[in-house]
Amino acid sequence: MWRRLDLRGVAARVNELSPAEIRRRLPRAATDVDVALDVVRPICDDVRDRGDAAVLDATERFDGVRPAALRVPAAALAAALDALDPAVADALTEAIRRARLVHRAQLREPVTVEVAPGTTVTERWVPVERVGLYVPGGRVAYPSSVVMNVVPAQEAGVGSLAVVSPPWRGGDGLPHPVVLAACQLLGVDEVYAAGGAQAVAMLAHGTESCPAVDVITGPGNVYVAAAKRLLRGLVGIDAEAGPTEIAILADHTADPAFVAADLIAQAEHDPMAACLLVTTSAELADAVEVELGKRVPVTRHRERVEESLSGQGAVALVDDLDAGLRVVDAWAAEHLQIQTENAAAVAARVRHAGAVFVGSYAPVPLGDYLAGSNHVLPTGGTARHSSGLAVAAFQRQVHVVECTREALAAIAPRIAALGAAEDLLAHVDAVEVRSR
Ligand code: HSO
Ligand code: ZN
Repeated sequence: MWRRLDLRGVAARVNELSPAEIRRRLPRAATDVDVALDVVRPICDDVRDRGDAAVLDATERFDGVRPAALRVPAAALAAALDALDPAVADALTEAIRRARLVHRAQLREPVTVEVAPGTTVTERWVPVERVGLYVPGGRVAYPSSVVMNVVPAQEAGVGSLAVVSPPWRGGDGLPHPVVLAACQLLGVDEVYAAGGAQAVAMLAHGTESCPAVDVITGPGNVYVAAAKRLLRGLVGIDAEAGPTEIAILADHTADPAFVAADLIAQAEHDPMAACLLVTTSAELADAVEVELGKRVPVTRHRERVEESLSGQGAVALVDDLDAGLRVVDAWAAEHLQIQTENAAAVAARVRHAGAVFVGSYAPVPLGDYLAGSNHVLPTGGTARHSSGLAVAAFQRQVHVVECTREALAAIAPRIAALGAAEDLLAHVDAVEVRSR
């Protein structure tokens, strides 16, 4: 049901291939954000021009329901929390507590550097004023994603925060009740029943009911990604999320049942999800295949899992862990699990991954829900240049420059030299006027 890539034997196969060449040999679904751009452009323009009415029209068209109002009433948020299963309330409360601990630790104190006597540069981190957080909905409900977006924004010090989530299928035009309950638990009272490109456009342009935001974060489908690409610049965005993915680097010590369960767990998200096992052990590869054969037929979302594993599932056999590390680094997975001997030492050598899960007892679902780490992570190989969602996404770093009269006079000749080299003599004058 999945592909076997034999990268063993010829050391050259892995060690002499460039990361791009290794990447090309590994499966990963490509989403075409460019094509979706043509679909979302008129929707976004309409929202810019007609505001709420355009958002409601698009919601009716794509979500099959016209909410009575875009803004979810406070009473509906309170009622959702009242009706929440106590076990889910308890789990969300603990997820919020742990995520707060991790994200609060990301806050940076201002740092002042004295570059010369009398001249200092202070770096300050300043929160943006207002953010919009996208929570997927419609057919799936991810209350855990409410936590992962809201907590870093709140810990960053953002004062104004709007959550958007599409109306729940079969509901009464409101987002999923557990999503609403999670908002209420987090103290978020501004929630809109809107999803897709229209929700992104509403946040970016602002409408009668929703003032424009400065930053939009959160994962969504390809139309959400396209709208973010289109409106980036007008607003800041975190990333364009693609289908979720996992890589597992394992040796002969890994438990094949754990590995198979972890692959299936990621595959159940999406038929486009990519699941890659990189292993030094042909025996493990065989045993995982046997486990998949047992587990896939009885898993709840069997169809999605089968489609994902047969489309973008693969096991890559490598000669040793060095080669394995080259492969997983090249692929730059959203989630990377290390199930090897001395897993922590191997994990310490990983360079490109959205998040790394170490050893047999840190499976990805721990991070999805309750590790306290963020589950909004870079997909599609973007872990080579991007990070998961963090407080930094909601802040800007500002340099504050201070200088005494004497210190300016001391550096003035060098400013004059560079000003002259760039033929910007008014620059030179703006310094010299202060020492006359
Ligand atoms: N694994 C998903 C996040 C998630 N899992 C939400 C369960 N709920 C992408 O990181
Ligand atoms: Zn997940």
